[in-house]
Amino acid sequence: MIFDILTIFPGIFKSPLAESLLGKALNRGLVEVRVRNLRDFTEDKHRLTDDYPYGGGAGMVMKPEPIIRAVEEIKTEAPDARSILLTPQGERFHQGLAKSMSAHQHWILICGRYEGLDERVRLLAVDREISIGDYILTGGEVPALVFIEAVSRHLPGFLGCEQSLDEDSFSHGLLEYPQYTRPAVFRGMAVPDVLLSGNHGQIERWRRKESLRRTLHKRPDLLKKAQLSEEEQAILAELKNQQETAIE
Ligand code: J9Q
Repeated sequence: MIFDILTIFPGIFKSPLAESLLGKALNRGLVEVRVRNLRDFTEDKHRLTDDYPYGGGAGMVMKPEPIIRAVEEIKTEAPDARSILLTPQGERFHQGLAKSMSAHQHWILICGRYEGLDERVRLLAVDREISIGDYILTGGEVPALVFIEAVSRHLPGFLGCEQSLDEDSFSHGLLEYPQYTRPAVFRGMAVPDVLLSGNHGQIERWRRKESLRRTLHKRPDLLKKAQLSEEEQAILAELKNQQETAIE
């Protein structure tokens, strides 16, 4: 999979791409990330990538020429590349999108700045607009990293063991159950007995119940979308019942 990043701050990407699983995937050639400085696509003497907004107002607007030049150059070389603009106005990113977008093998990520970019870029060179959430950021660089990480994780071989992807929260729509490691007692707090029992059936049931309990308490909105088995629905009904009796 190839990601071409178009940015005026190429330095931001250095360590996030060098570390951890993403760093390994890059070293192994599973993923290729090409960070492209938009200034290198300017043709004026000052190498300007932004300019004052027509009509006045605060802030600067990204000029169309460098972005269009970069996207067209990449698409001439790789006609199947698709471009994404990271912007608060885009479609909200989520796990399902990350998975489906991992089926496409070449993405161009345009990192806009908060004040915005010339509207003609959107019309001429943006295939899709993506938002990672409703908050203000200075630019699309961090959203681009979020996109790369969430999409790359779905490539076969990205994770050491393939099962941890599907067992993660969100892939089954529930929050993770509580985890413990040694010591068995820490500051007077003991690890739940069931986890030391060696009874794998019981451990699995406990984990499913705790997942449901947490989701009910912290993210009840997720339960509406989750695909629950009969058994899980029964556990959930029991938890809700306990919640009501606790209130009374
Ligand atoms: C470019 N806030 O925010 C959420 N997803 C993307 C963004 C964003 C931003 C500012 C500039 C992208």
